[in-house]
Amino acid sequence: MKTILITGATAGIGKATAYKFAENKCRLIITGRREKILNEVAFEINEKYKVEVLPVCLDVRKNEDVEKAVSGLPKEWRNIDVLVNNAGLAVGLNPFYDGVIDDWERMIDTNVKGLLYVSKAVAKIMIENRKGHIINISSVAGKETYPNGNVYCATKHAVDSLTNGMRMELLQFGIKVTLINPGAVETEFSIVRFKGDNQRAKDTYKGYQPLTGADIAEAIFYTTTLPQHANINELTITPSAQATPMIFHKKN
Ligand code: NDP
Ligand code: 8X3
Repeated sequence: MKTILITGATAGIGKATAYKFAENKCRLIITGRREKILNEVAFEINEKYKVEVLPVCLDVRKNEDVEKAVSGLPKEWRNIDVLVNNAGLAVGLNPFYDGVIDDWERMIDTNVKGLLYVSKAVAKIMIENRKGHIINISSVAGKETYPNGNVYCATKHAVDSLTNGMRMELLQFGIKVTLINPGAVETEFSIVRFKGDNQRAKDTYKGYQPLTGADIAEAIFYTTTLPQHANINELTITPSAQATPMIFHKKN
């Protein structure tokens, strides 16, 4: 039975990914900052799929906590087969000259530094085991910058570049590395980006059918089903009505 570690499993893509792997009889380590929700997700998944779920309340921005959490995993949970680096966020949508420094720091600290902290801690185990698969959730924003997306786009470009580096450096240990670039997915993402402005968040998905977290979970899961000799390096998935981060075919 495979062990899957998913960061940011309290909502959206991460939560859907947890369900998808559980449905396929994997055991899960799930993380997130909101402890109550995290425990509820763990409980629901365990009830529904009868697989073991270990909730680990964690802020990926805190390297000491990340190191402690990973090195302190009980022996029977250390054999991690797949790491899904999903925790991430966009905060704000302003020209950089009106940017809020705290928003920038939250994005850089979570999307880039947090992903690195978790990857380093888990790679140590995977290197010892000479096996593993790291799946980094970037974005179409990591492929193409759009106006007012400045720092968010830069963090996802960094994830793109780091993924390539990880693949090169982990190749010798038989560890696979995959990049997933979703387009518009209706999750809590826009509520977070617009700081709780639910109407503005809703409007983001008006006039077309956005992806769901389950759509991305399906793709993530698929990349883990290939035989050891084959790897999907990168997948970009958008709604059928989206061509680039900015170009949508919307109906009024
Ligand atoms: P959600 O806001 O629905 O979920 C984000 C998850 O990340 C939550 O579980 C949240 O948990 C967790 N998270 C955020 N910050 C931290 C932190 N500091 N430490 C630990 N966990 C954290 O968004 P999505 O599911 O949409 O986003 C998931 C990933 O997908 C992100 O990396 C995002 O950039 C990317 N993405 C999203 C797209 C979209 O359109 N929705 C498109 C392209 C990429 P908690 O708050 O409990 O900590
Ligand atoms: C999230 C999608 O286009 O809002 O990464 O940046 S987008």
